[in-house]
Amino acid sequence: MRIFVWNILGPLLSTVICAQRNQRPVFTCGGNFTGDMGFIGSPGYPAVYPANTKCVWRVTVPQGKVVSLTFRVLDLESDSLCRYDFVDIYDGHINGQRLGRFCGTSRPGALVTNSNKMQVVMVSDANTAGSGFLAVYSAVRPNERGDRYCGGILDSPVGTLKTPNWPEKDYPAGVTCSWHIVAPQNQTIELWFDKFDVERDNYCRYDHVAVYNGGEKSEGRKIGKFCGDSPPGRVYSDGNHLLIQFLSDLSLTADGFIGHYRFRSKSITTIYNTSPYPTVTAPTTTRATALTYSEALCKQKCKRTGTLETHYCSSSFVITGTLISAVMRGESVLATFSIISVYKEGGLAIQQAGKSMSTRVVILCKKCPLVRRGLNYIVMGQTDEEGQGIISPYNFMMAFKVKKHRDLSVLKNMRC
Ligand SMILES: [Ca+2]
Ligand SMILES: [Ca+2]
Repeated sequence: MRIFVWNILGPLLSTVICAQRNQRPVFTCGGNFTGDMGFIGSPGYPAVYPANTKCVWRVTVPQGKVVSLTFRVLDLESDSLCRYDFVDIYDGHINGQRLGRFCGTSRPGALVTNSNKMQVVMVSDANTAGSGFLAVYSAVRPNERGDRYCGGILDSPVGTLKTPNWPEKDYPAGVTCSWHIVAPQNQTIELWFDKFDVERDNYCRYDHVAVYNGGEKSEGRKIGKFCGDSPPGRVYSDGNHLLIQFLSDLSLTADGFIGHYRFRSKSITTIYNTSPYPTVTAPTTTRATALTYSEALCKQKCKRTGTLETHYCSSSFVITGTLISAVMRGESVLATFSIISVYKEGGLAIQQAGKSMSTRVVILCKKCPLVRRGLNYIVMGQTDEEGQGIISPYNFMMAFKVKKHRDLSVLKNMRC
C-alpha cells in the first residue's frame, strides 16, 4: 500500500518541489506545508502570476515552535491599500488574526505567528501583475529575537515602539502588531506616546492601540483602547508585563505612532496605582493628556473639566506661580512662571536664581487656557522626558487665590 501511494505521490511531489535536473522549485497555487523550513512562492514564480487567482498556503511547524515568514522577493501590483493584488498573512489556519497585507515591492520584516500555524493567502485581480513573491518560512522558538515586521518582545530597560513605516509614511492597512514588554520581576513599566495619530473613531472601532496590564490579551486587564490624534496619557503597569497591540483595518490609515517605555522600581509606581483618580483606567477613548500640539487638540471647545482634586493626582506637576512672560511659539505659548509654591515636582525642570525659582511651561494651545502676564495661577500639567512642563486643554489651570493654598497643601499630603 505504501509503495502504491508513493508511486502516485512521489513523482507528483518531486515536480511540485523541485523540477527535474535544474533543481529549481516550481511553485503552485497554495498547498499544505510542514516541517522546519521551506519556500513558498506565487504560482509560476518568477514568471508573472496569473490574474483572478486566489491561492491559500497553510504552513504547520512542529508543536512548541512558531512560524516565521520572510519575503525574499515581493512584486505585486502596487496600491496604497493593497486593494487589487495582495498577500495576506494570518496567525493560524482558521479565523486567525491577520498579521499583515502586502503588495508593491517593499518587503516587510519577518512575520511571526503566536502558534505553530500560519496561513498565507494571495489574491490577484484581472489586471496588472508582477513576478509575485518568494518567501521562506521557518520554525522558530516563541519569543525569538530578530528583525520583525513589527511587534515582539521588548526586555531592555528602555525602548521604543512604532508603527510600520514610521515616520516616512502612514502605517499600512490590515496589520496587527503586538509588543510585549517584560521587565524584571521587581519592576514595573511606564509607557508613553509622544506622537500619535491613528484613524479617529468615537469608539476606536477601526484602527486602534489597546494596552493590557499583563502579558496576555484579556478584556479584564485592558488599560485602554486608543485612537485619534492626541497621545493617550502615560500608562503604568501593575506588574512586570505590558502588552500593546496595534491593529489597522483595510481602509483609511494615518501617520501612526512612536511610543517609549522604561522600567521603574516598584515603590515609585505604587503611588500611581493607588491613586483614587487613576488616569490610566479612564474611559477607553478619553485622552487625559496631550504632549504635543495638534490642530484637532486646539480646535476643541476650551472648557475646563474636573476639579482641583481630580486633577491633582493625575498631573505630573502642580505649582503656583506668577506668569512673568509669555512668548508665542507657532500655535503654542512658552510661558515662564515665577514660582510661588511647588506642591508636586514630578520631574519639572525648575531654574533657581538666588531665592527666586522659575519654570518654563509650554501651553500647547495658545487660547486654551488663555493666560495674562502678571497674574497668579495654579498650574498643573505633564512633564516630558526633558522635564519640560506641558499644558494641554485637558490639564487644569486656574487663577490662584491665597486661600487655595490650604486646599493644595491638603492634597499634597494626601496619598495619590
Ligand atoms: Ca492586479
Ligand atoms: Ca483604518
